[in-house]
Amino acid sequence: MKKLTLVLLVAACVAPGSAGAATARLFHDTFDPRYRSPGGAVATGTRVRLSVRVTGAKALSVTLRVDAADPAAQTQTRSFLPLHRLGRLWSVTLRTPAKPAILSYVFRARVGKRVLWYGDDFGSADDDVHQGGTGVQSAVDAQGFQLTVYDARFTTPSWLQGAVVYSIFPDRFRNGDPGNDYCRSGGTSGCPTFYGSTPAVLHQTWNEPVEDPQRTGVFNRDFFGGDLQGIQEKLGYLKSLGVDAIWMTPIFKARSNHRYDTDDYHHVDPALGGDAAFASLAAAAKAEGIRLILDGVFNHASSDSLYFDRYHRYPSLGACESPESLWRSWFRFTSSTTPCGSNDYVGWFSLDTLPVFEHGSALVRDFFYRGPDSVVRHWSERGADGWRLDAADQLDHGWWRDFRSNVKAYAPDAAIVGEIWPDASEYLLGNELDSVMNYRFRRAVDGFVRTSDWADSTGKIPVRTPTQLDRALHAVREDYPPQASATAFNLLDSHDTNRALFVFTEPGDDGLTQARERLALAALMQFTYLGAPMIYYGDEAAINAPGLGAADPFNRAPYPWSDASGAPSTYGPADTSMIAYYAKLSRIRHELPALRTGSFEKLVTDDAAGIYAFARAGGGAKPVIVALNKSGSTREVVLRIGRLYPDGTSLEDRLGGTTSAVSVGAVRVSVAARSGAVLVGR
Ligand SMILES: [Ca+2]
Ligand SMILES: [Ca+2]
Ligand SMILES: [Ca+2]
Repeated sequence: MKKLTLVLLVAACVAPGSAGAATARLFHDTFDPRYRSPGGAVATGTRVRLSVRVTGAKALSVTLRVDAADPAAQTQTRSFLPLHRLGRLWSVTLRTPAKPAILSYVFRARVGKRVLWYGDDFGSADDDVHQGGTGVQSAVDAQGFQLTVYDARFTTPSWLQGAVVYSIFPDRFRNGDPGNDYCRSGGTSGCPTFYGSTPAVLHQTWNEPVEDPQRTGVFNRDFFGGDLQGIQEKLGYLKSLGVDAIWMTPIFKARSNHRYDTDDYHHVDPALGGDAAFASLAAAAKAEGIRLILDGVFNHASSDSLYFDRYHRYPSLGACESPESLWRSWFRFTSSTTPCGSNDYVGWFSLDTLPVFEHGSALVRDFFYRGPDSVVRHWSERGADGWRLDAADQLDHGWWRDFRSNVKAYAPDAAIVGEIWPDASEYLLGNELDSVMNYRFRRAVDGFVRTSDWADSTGKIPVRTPTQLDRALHAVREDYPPQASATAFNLLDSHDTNRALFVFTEPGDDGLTQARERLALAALMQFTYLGAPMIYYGDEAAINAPGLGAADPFNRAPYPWSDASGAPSTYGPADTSMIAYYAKLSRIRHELPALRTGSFEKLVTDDAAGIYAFARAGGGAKPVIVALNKSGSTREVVLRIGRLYPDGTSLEDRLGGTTSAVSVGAVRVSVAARSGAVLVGR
């Protein structure tokens, strides 16, 4: 809704030579407290001072036009507020609405006989570099600056704020019990055939290439045998990495190796060890103080599921089989033919394997989150600490508002984190999701460590200067409530994108040397920024799984364990120095509270030198100063930090170990190519 560009062509009756209008200049900057205070997203009922500067000519009047939108109601109300002049500055104090909303505002000045507008200047919806901040003046109506107004009662789980999250694709992390592997001779889970005719295939060794569907024409049916016992075996490893929470991609009974096509939401897949393995993992993780986040795929199920049963595998009547089915009204049928065929129902992205649920149905809502044994309640009672919600923007705002109010009633500490790639402000007003997977962070940071644009399978990642990185991250912080930013999964890659190491490999590199340095630099940004740094399993070991014409399935390569069968060199071997580096980043983050909860302040954006530096401070914690060098040369950086540490203070670089003293309000530090420093007072 926000990105809708309103271009109303106002008949601009331009009287030639009208009273200096040609020289009039308007200016506003959402990032500058002189123009907007307080900055960023604000709670309902907050007073926000908004100002515009007018120079070059005298304005007769200035008006603020505000559109307020409730994403669920799809209604918009418009109001006009007069601004008052003090010198060159025209200001108004706006009181935000009592209900959550997204406001969009523009300034309109009358100068002579003309009307001038000042609004935001971003281009496409994913133009984070130009969202917020300064705008553009025009003679026609402009697009608005966003002001997010969230519920004043909005809270997010404290355990997730600033937590280190580890993302696991269960089939590919660790095989703890070969006895439950599909198609293992003597195994307990058999060798099933999916979707009527697709046989499961087991890799006979762990460290070997994934099946390339571009060659075999078959997708997602090869299994490595990873399971929950394997995750449990490696909890000590994850603890040593400083992991606070594990997010597992789907674990319920399903048809494919990614398990996003659920068969039965009330049971864990037998090839992952079944329900007993989950109970065991949940107890062990709790003992280690590690939280478990499950993947909620509530947009669609599998056509081969208990509920749909297109292939007649279950004795009960599936929705596809009969209009009398208990589940018939749960799905969207376009014809009454039974048993149904591919053209008789709505599938996600037109995939006939993924029939979409009817989300307005009370039965569907009861099943997923309202009933006494609803899916969410069932697993919350069995050790799930939260949910990552698949394709969250495919479900409407009404669903999420009802979901939140119900789930938070019986599981107040449960995390509700959605998969939403673009701006997710509409879902983060305090009455729907806690937060999102922060793909906006990924675009900005992945672009920053690179030296040229990158065409990823998921869209272009433009190269970013320090200034562009700073603006893009600021735009996201401005859009999202601080509670949501504190719990955002800040990722470099995922099971849906190319692997970070592959994205960070550039022409002219010396093998993977530079790519590994770029990975380390990007991880440093993750671990020193606010929010929840998310590690996609294996990145900490610099897993080398290049995308071969597609991200998926190559991004889902098996973790290169050296004690597993096969050749660890297939995607490894695991880089032990990178593992030690990630563990160190995690330790620094846990030892310095300012990195998790402190404010964020830009210190340096030196585009010529490739330097980005910022400070994290507040709450009585020791301020932390972070400097990143994206260039290929060592840089001497001068940081003016007199406000944070007095002259004479000795600052230690927690990464490199060197110390430097504050002198005349500044500290000088040497930062190696594609590297960084984390300075804190001793
Ligand atoms: Ca802008
Ligand atoms: Ca197994
Ligand atoms: Ca049946």
